[in-house]
Amino acid sequence: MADGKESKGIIMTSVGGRYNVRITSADDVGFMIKKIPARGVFRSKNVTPLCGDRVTVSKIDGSYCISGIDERKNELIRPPLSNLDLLYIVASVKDPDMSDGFADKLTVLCEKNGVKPVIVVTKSELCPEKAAEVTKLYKNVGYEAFAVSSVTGDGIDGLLGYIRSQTGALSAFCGVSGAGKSTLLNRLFPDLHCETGQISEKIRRGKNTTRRVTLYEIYEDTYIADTPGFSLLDFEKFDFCTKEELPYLFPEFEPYLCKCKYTKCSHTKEDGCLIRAAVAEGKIAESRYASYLSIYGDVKDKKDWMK
Ligand SMILES: Nc1nc2c(ncn2[C@@H]2O[C@H](COP(=O)(O)OP(=O)(O)OP(=O)(O)O)[C@@H](O)[C@H]2O)c(=O)[nH]1
Ligand SMILES: [Mg+2]
Ligand SMILES: [Zn+2]
Repeated sequence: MADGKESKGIIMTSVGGRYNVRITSADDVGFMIKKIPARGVFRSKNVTPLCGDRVTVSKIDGSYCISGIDERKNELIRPPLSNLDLLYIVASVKDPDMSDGFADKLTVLCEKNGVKPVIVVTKSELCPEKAAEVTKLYKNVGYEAFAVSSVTGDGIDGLLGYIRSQTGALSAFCGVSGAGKSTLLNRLFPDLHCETGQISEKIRRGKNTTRRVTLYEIYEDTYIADTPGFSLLDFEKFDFCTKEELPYLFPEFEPYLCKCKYTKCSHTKEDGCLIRAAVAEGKIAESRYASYLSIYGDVKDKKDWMK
C-alpha cells in the first residue's frame, strides 16, 4: 500500500488495543496488516473498534492506522463483534453440561440484533438422545439446528454444507468454555489451527483456552469467528431488551400474540393468556417458556431512562 493512500479492510482480531486488519480493496485484497493502532479520535468519541468492523486504513509516513469505521449493521457485547449475520450457538450435551436457558438468552440477543441464530449441539456421541432432543426442540421453534461430534465426525458434513451455503456471511461460534467450539472449527476447516484445550477433570468445565475473538476468512468474503467461552453469569441483566419487546423475540410466540384476554398481558401469570395455554398444550416448549419468564424477571425493572 502506497504512502498517503487509503484502503478498506476488516478487523480480524485485536491484541492489546491494536488490530489486525485484512485489506479488502481490490488492489491489495488479502493483504494482512498487523498490530496497527486506531486513531485517537475514536477514543474521544468513546468508540472501540470491534472485530467485524469494516474500516478505512491509512498509511502515513510509512505507518498504518485505522482512520475510519463504517457504520455498523449491529454490534454485540458478548461475544464482542460487529456486523454479524449468523451466530452459531454451540453447546455440548455433556462435559460441560448444557446450562438451562443459556442458548435461549443468545437466541433472544440474536433476534434483538438482527442476527440469525443457529444451534449446534456438540459432543453428540456422549449422549445421542439428548443431542437429538435438543436439536428437535430448536427446529420446532423454526431455527436451524445441528447435532455434531468432532470425535466420530457425525453431523459434520451436514453442518459444513450449511456453512458453505452462507457465502458472504460474517458469522461466529460462541458458547461456554469447553463446549468444543475451536475443536469443531478445526474439524470443519483443518487449515485454521485454532488453539484447543482440555476440560478440567474435577469440575468438568473448560479452561478458557481461546482468549480473544479471531475472524478467519473461510471462503471469499465469508468470515467465521472463534470466540472465548463465556457463561450465563457474564450476561448483564439489562443487556437484552425491554419487557414489552421480549415476547416478540421468541418466534414461536408469534401466532398467539395480541390475542390474550388482557391487551397488556405479560404472559407470566394472567388468566386467559394464550401463550400459557400453548405451553400447557405442549405447543410451546416448557424450557423456552421458562427462559422467557427468567429473562422477563431480569428486564422488568428496566427503567425508561435506561432504554
Ligand atoms: N467427547 C468429545 N469431546 C470433544 C468434542 N469436541 C471437543 N471435545 C473436547 O472438549 C474439550 C474442549 O474443546 P475446545 O475446542 O478447546 O473448547 P472451546 O469451546 O473452544 O473452549 P474455550 O476456548 O475455552 O471457550 C477438548 O478436550 C476437546 O477434545 C467431541 O465432539 N466429543
Ligand atoms: Mg476455544
Ligand atoms: Zn398472554
